Amino acid sequence: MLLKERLAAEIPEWRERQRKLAKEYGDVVVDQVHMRQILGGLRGVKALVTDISYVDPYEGIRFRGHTIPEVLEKLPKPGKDDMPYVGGLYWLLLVGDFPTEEEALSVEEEWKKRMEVPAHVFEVLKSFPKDAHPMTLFAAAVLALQPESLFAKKYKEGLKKTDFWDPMLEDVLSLTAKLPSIAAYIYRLKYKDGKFIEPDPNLDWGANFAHMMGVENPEYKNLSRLYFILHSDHESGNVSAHTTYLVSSALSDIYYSFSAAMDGLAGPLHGLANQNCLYWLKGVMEKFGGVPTHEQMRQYAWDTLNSGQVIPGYGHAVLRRTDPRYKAQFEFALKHMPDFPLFQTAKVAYEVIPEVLKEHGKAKNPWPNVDALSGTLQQYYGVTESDFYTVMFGVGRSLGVTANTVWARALGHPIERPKSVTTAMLEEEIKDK
Ligand code: CMX
Repeated sequence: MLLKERLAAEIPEWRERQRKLAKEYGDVVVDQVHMRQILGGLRGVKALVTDISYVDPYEGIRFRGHTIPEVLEKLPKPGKDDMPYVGGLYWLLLVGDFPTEEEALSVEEEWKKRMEVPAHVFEVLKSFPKDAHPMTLFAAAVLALQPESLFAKKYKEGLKKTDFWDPMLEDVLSLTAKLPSIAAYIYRLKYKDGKFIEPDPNLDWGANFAHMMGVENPEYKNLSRLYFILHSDHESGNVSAHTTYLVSSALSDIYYSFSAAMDGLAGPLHGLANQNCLYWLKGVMEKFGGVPTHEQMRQYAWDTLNSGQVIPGYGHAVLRRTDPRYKAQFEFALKHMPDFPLFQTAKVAYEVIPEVLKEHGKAKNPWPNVDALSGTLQQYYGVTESDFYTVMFGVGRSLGVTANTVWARALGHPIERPKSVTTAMLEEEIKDK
């Protein structure tokens, strides 16, 4: 496998770099922890390492050092399509450099070989109550795949630590290969009378998802590829990435780790924000009978804040400017749906909300994040069931978190175990202050 060969060539140098830092410079102080951080969600504490992506507060995400526009431009694309192969992005995340078309296609081929979902997974999904949230189904489907884990099997048989990454790579390829089918199955089960559309082996990962969703507009395959690429990774500290890292640090396999991550993604302050954002935008349109004026938007935003709620899709724990993932979606919308009323409403929101949040004075970042527009684009193509959106976020997020897991095992990262203190101990720290 091309991917495995390249990783095998890369790993020794990275192992040596991290080994040296830990063994020879283990006492170097990198960061200090403040009281407000201990009591404030560990915000900003530098305590994780990943070379796969980095979020600069002002520039936004870089994947392996490259900005979103660069990634979208440089990754190989199918024919004349606007958006690249997701397999190419996965190569970039895993290996660290832009793939050739052959390399991108080699990942797509690996996915095709492994895409078949065991029948029992569909049975598990069918057994849920009709009103179960799609994220509940998604996390359950991933967990139902756990008996497939090669890592768990090899570990039980006695696997050397230096070899952990190899069956982990096999597992992450097998898992990610199946996620578009699982997600589309959940969609069809919940909203389309359970009529499943079989995958087309001639299509790439992103296009196959679009096909299995049953969306007729051919442009939807480009949106799917864009969506998955944009949602793939955002450093290691966000809830879904950190959960994967934490759970897999116990040497739980990727099925356990990723299904736990999806439970975190289902939270309203994380992945569920895209669903809430859509409800919010639709609420504005309903209240004012269409695209609101700037003044009406302002009033609606203040009503939300005054009732003690957050404005979904705005703010971020790290970013301090408009999220470049928002910008990429904004450009896609400008090109494909400039007159779509929901997009126009989202545009008015963009022109009004940052000022409102600044006046409100609480949010450190008044600018839109990735979730502010993602649902609007889906609505345009007829995927109107907004409680499904977090599942798509999860499919995309699998790429970054699984790439990180392969590297965590390759670099021999240990089980994670921060130390806790008591409130009295914190009070002791301020005794003389
Ligand atoms: N609307 C209203 N108030 C907001 C706000 C928003 N969009 N964003 C932040 N604030 C408030 C916070 O609730 C907090 O208030 P309290 O002090 O009363 O608790 C205060 O501003 C300071 O928060 P912050 O330091 O700026 O932001 P955090 O790092 O604590 O939280 C986030 C970040 C994303 C959870 C927050 O901005 C938020 O709730 N946004 C809306 C939900 C959302 O869009 N989430 C998606 C994020 C992207 C993702 O992970 O998918």
